[in-house]
Amino acid sequence: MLLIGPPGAGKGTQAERLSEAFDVPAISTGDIFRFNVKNDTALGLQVKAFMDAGAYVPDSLTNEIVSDRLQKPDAVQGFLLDGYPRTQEQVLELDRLLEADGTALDAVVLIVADTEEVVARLLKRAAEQGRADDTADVIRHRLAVYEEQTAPLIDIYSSRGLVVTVDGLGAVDEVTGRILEALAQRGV
Ligand code: B4P
Repeated sequence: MLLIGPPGAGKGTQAERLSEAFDVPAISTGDIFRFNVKNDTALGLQVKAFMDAGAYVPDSLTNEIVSDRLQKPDAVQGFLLDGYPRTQEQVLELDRLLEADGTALDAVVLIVADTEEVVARLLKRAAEQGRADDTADVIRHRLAVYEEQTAPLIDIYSSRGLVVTVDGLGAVDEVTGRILEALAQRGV
């Protein structure tokens, strides 16, 4: 399963809950990058400037960390991807990885939330947690990058009949309930 949606739509928030509900690891490329930046690893040094600017990390680096992560034993029985793929090249790489594994995606959960709401959420998080990419300017850039590079993936996955669209507005629990209900209707 994948979670897709604009920055601030609630992907990370819902991924944690779905991970518990389905007993599969939630794999967040954003979290992996932030961990590496925080710990000054070689990867962290490579990705920090991209993240701080609200730009996407290059596909080659992103694909490599996902490929490595999916080979860990806990991902063998299934996984939930939060924030990956974000580009068409990443879609192709995920297709290759799944094919090599003989598995397929069961659903792509699209969390929708309007710009006003996501900007408000990210500015609130900035005040609480001070993430480097949550400033007003960087948020605007992240939203533009999402529209340009990631929104087109919705058509790709829709044409494969995989997209489950869920309203991301309202309390976190309400959104989780909506996602679980929509997935149950698909038999997931
Ligand atoms: P991410 O970590 O994926 O950041 P994000 O899009 O902002 O989503 P996040 O999951 O953190 O926030 P959420 O909406 O849950 O990516 C960060 C950066 O990493 C990218 O800009 C890029 O540089 C890099 N990156 C990651 N993946 C990449 C890839 N595949 N390719 C290239 N680069 C990549 O939550 C936001 C806030 O809203 C939180 O404070 C939360 O508490 C709040 N919230 C959530 N649900 C709410 C609700 N229902 N009501 C009110 N508030 C809510």
